[in-house]
Amino acid sequence: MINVFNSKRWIIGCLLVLTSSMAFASTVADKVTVTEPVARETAPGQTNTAIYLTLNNADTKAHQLVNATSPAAKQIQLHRSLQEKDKVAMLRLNDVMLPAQANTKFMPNGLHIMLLGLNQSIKAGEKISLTLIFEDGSYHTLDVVVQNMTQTMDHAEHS
Ligand SMILES: [Cu+2]
Repeated sequence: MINVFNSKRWIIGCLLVLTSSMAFASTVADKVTVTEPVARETAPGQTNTAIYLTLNNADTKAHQLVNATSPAAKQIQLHRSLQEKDKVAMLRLNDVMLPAQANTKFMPNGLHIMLLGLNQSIKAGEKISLTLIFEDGSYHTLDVVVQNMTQTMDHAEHS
């Protein structure tokens, strides 16, 4: 009898641990919100463009954006533009650090999400689907509105 009682108590203890760990289980995507996503309209014949947005990490620890995908382009890369004297260079990033309780802004001449090999030209007012993937595999899929943004040097240099 005592053995049965003990094993029952052990099972209940396990269930409590499981339940409480589930209550606290949250993904990186739960902690990170995306605001102001925009994609740059393409000029005729242009096959690459960039997406800009802001990621807010509400968590008390840093996270990482590790990848992005979109049906609109053959390839997507995470990039940072670097001003080097009179020209802008592009750096491809394996991931983008999202500091705790802070905004990380993707903007012209800085961080951006590069769409390479667009399946078709994109015009202002259209929407393209984008999926952002974080280090734990969780993700956000969102619609990005295409805007006519004044050209800056950074993407004219891309081919
Ligand atoms: Cu780029």
